Amino acid sequence: MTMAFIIPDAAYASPGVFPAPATGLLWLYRGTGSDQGTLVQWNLNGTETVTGQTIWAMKCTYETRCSVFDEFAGVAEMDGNAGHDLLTRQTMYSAGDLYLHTNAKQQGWFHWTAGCGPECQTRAIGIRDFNKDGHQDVLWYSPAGEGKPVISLFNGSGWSSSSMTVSVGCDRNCHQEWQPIAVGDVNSDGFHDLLWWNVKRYGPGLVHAWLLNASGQRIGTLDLSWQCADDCRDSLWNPIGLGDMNGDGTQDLLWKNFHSGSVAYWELDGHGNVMRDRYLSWTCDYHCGQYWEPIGIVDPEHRRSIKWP
Ligand SMILES: [Ca+2]
Ligand SMILES: [Ca+2]
Ligand SMILES: [Ca+2]
Repeated sequence: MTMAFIIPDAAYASPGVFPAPATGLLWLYRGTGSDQGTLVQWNLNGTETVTGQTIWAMKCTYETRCSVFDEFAGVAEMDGNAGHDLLTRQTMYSAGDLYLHTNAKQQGWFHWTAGCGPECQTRAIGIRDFNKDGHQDVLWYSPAGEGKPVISLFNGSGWSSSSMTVSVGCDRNCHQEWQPIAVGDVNSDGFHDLLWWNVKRYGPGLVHAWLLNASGQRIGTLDLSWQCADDCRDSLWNPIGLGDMNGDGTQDLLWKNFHSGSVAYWELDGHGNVMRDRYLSWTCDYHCGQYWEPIGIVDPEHRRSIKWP
């Protein structure tokens, strides 16, 4: 297959010394032809260095009930087999039904729920163990009604057992300014939070966290110390997600520049302060970015948090 990724001449840095950095960034090939649906992981080493790439055994095809037009909620270990799974909201083959697409390496999939047609604005924002039971959960958001995000609680077998609703919402009026961009623990209290980005024109471009507890209640808020306002957005920076990119135990916010192809992260201190930015050693430039989309951070924290060997 033709890979459009640019490999720099710089020598590889030594591996990170921290215990659990994000180990990969997953890309989907949305182009046409036989390579369509290919999943490629950039392997990360806990600094800025991309050490190589791995082509996933799973491909996003009709046979795997996955379409390149689907929405991708991210990657996580959902069903207890210690392999990362890929979660999608299907829009191609199921008239807008919500699917969770798991067992990526075994090419399994299952239908999660129906009844959410093309008019449905529900989006899967991300995957974390919100209620701290050791199983990864999915946070969904729709601006409809009160705009309260809903967290589907999974039982570790790949099935959603129940759900909880976040105590506050962002309705249609709020949604015109604020977009949910990522989930993860940004204040280092052990509970995962929901990150919003203010995209209002001429606004400050705030990145703002709802600090949640294990019951889905908002127990506080936090603004990151850096913003991404008009000049940042106009130069085509877009958030990809939260992950501990440098392995120091705090979540960092990963961005991609769809013009230059740079992938960079805000190194966070666990208290809302952005310490610096770091650029990954590989880029996906404009030509590459026409076909390849980053769809998830492969983070050890996405694995089960209990019964971990
Ligand atoms: Ca859970
Ligand atoms: Ca938190
Ligand atoms: Ca970090």
